[in-house]
This record gives sequence, C-alpha cells and structure tokens, in this order.
Amino acid sequence: MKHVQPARISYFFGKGYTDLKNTIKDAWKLNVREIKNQAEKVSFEGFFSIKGFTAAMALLCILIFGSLITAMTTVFHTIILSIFFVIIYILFGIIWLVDRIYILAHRISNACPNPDCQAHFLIPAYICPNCHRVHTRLVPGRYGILKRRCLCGEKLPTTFLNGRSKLQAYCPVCGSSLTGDTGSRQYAIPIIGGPDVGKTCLINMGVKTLLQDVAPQSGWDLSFMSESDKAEYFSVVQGMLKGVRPMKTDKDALTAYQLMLNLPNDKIGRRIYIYDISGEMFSNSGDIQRNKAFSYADGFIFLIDPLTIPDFSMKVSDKVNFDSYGASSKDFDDIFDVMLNNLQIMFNMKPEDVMKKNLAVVINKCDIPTLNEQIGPAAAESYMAANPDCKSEGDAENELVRSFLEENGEGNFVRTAEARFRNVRYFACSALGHNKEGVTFQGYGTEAPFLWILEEIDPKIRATVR
Ligand SMILES: Nc1nc2c(ncn2[C@@H]2O[C@H](COP(=O)(O)OP(=O)(O)OP(=O)(O)O)[C@@H](O)[C@H]2O)c(=O)[nH]1
Ligand SMILES: [Mg+2]
Ligand SMILES: [Zn+2]
Ligand SMILES: [Zn+2]
Repeated sequence: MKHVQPARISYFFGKGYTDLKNTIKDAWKLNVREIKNQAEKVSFEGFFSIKGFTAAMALLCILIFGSLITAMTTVFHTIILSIFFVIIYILFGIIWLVDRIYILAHRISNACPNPDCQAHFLIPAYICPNCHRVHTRLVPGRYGILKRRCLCGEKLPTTFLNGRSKLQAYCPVCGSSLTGDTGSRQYAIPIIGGPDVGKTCLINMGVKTLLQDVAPQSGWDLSFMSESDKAEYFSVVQGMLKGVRPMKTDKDALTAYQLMLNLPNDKIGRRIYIYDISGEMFSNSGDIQRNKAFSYADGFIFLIDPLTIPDFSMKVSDKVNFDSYGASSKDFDDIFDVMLNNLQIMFNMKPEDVMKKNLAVVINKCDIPTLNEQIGPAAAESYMAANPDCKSEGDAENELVRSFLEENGEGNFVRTAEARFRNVRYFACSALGHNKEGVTFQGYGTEAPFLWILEEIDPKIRATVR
C-alpha cells in the first residue's frame, strides 16, 4: 500500500468498518439460523401436526417480521454509524486543513541542509522519540487525527499546532537530520561570484556582524543550528582577527551556514541558510544545476571583485599590486551569465522573463585605493549632503555603486540585472578592510546585503531591524 506508516490505523478508518460489517453479518446469520431451525422443526413434526404448524407459523413470522426488523436495524445501525463517521471525516478534514492553513499563513517550509541534496519540502520526516521508527507523513489521516499511535504505542502529534515541530526531524529525500524548529520559515541566500571575489570572507564577516551587532540591537535571538557550522565559523573568524585569510573554498564543496532566527514580535522562527559556493563551480555551467537551493532561493547576493571590472582595473593598475588583493581571474560578466542561464533552465523561463527574486549586487574590496572615495561611506555622506531627497546612507550607496558600474563600462550588466530580477539593489563593502597579512581584518558593510534580502521578503524582520 502507498505510504504505509509504522502506526496503527485509526478505528474510524479501519476497524470501524469491519466492526459494522460483522455486526450486520451476525444479525443476518441469526435470522437465517432461526428460519432454518423452524424449517427443520416443520419437516420433523410434519406440517399438519400442531407443533409442526406452530413452527411453520413461527417460520413465516421470522421470515417476514424478523427479516424486516433485521433489515431495519441494519439500516438504522448503518445510518447512525455513517453519521458518526461523516462527523469524524469532517473533523479530520478540518484539522488537516487547519494544519495546511497554518503552514501557508506562516509560510512554513523546510530545506535539507545536506549540500548534495538541498531538497525543499513542507513537512519533514519525523522519528518516534520512543522506538525511532520513521514517520514520513506525520499529518492528520487514517492513522490518527490530532495524534497517531506509533507501532510501539507512543502517541505522536500530527500537526504543528500540537507539537509536531518539537520532534526530531529528517529530510524525507536523503535522510539528513534537521536541526532547529521545523515549524519555521525557510530562507535560502546563495552568494554568487567568481573565484577569489571574497565570498567566504563576506559570509563570515557578515554573519559576525549579524550575530554580534544586529541581533542584540534588534532584539533577535540568532544562533547557529549546527555545531559543525559554529566551529567552522569560529575558526575562520578567529583567523581573521589575527589577520589570517580564510581558506579557498573547495571546488566541489557546497556549504551552507544554517542560522536560526527568532524575532521578538513573532513566535514563528526563521531558518536562514547561507550558501557558499566555490567560484570555480561557475566555470562549468552544469555544476550549478546541483544547487537546488537556487530554485527556491529568496534572493541572491552577487559579489564583484572591482579588479575584474576592466575600466576600473586599468585606472588603478599603476597604484595597486593586484596580487595583494587576491584579484579574481574570472570576468564577472561571464559568471553572471552562467548564473542567469542556469536560473533560466531551472525555472523553465524565456530569456526575456523577469525572475521573481531579489538581487543584491555587491562590490567588495572597497579598501582598494580610490574606491572608498567613490563608493564608500564617506562618499555616501557627501552624496546625501548634495542630494537632500536621498533619505538614507543605503540609498546613497545604491545610487553611487550603480553609477560607478555605468561609468566604468558596465552599463550592460546593470541593464541586464535590472531587467531580469524583480528588485536590484547595489552595495559596497570591504570584507577584510585592508590587505595587510597579520593585522586584524575588520570589514564594513558586509551585513547590509543579507539584511536587505531578509527585509525585502519578511516585513516582520524589517520591523525589528535597528
Ligand atoms: N583587500 C581585500 N582583500 C579581500 C577582501 N575580501 C577578500 N579579499 C581577498 O580575496 C581573497 C579571496 O577571498 P575568499 O573569500 O576566499 O574568496 P571566495 O570568493 O570565497 O573564493 P573561492 O572560494 O575560491 O570561490 C582573500 O584571500 C583575500 O586575499 C577585502 O575586502 N579586501
Ligand atoms: Mg570561498
Ligand atoms: Zn514508536
Ligand atoms: Zn536531503
């Protein structure tokens, strides 16, 4: 049978019917037996004897009235039980619907943290806390309405309203374990960019600022969901504090930091996955298709190494030692094209269709000479002073970076990005702050693109950010 669960089928979906069938069968059996008894008496005593005639009359009575009464009780019994079953079914339907409405209203979903799987699903597989049997479809159904009884006897809740999210959960596709509250929203943010543009630096510095500054200021409860992520993050950040750059990301590694965010104004949690993909993966277009998270991503961060902008790199070629900035070797336009083509295939879209996703375009390494004056915080302040309409430093930065790209021969990129994505915003940051080995790396602007993507998709996050 399809989706057999290690649980006992509820009375109203299984045994209830058998019981009804048996009761009816027994009543008719009794009726038939009585008729047979009387018939035997008639043939034994003879129809014309007193006893035989009485038996024949009794037979006639049973045949007419007995059968009538049995038929009536059968109908009555069936109607009463059917009404009862219908009520139970309606109740089951309502509870199933309430659970689905709760999931939809709170936009709850889950994604597999295993980078080789990245499956996206509403309800994970849950295990029985007592016997560890796997329940792949722990929803209201024939095994139970609000609760089901596992084969071991343990009662398991079947909805998010009565505690399903508290059970240990697994990915229904690959079996990887899921940590954190599975009754939460799921946000996926992949960071895209060529080799050495600074993705790993940006993610670690961005997460550091989110954890250390944004979370306490905004009343957020933000933490790593997995111990291994936490250990990886601490080792990278400790290194950066000592002026040690992070290791290059392995070509085949698809890693994700998983963070759990609880807001002060909402009981529904947010699971945030930030994907770090090696820049080399974009050199072979097919590899990108492995990133299922692209298809359900809530926004992309496209990171640019300014030294890969030909016009800009020419302007600073006599002032800058490219190697000391870990200059990327790949043209950022090519990487962007690979990303667009893959998204197009994933969403089955035409080249002119608009992607319903937000895109943060981020210029990194703003510690490179001349950049700070053009697109850094000081430039943003001057822009605001000169343009009173501009309301925030972020808006100023957005305008400055956009113009910078256009002025440096990347107008085509700007137009394509704005034509293909729902919303594009431009950012400038420095993930390391400088290029001196052994001196504490202190970035700036690294959290802004993450915050923008989260705020764009979640008004409750926007309402809390300070
Ligand atoms: N000066 C300066 N250098 C940076 C900055 N961010 C990154 N870098 C340099 O760029 C190098 C690559 O950074 P990573 O974060 O490893 O780059 P990545 O994009 O993760 O690269 P892959 O993992 O190979 O795809 C670093 O080792 C630094 O040398 C920055 O803000 N300023
Ligand atoms: Mg990396
Ligand atoms: Zn069990
Ligand atoms: Zn999985």
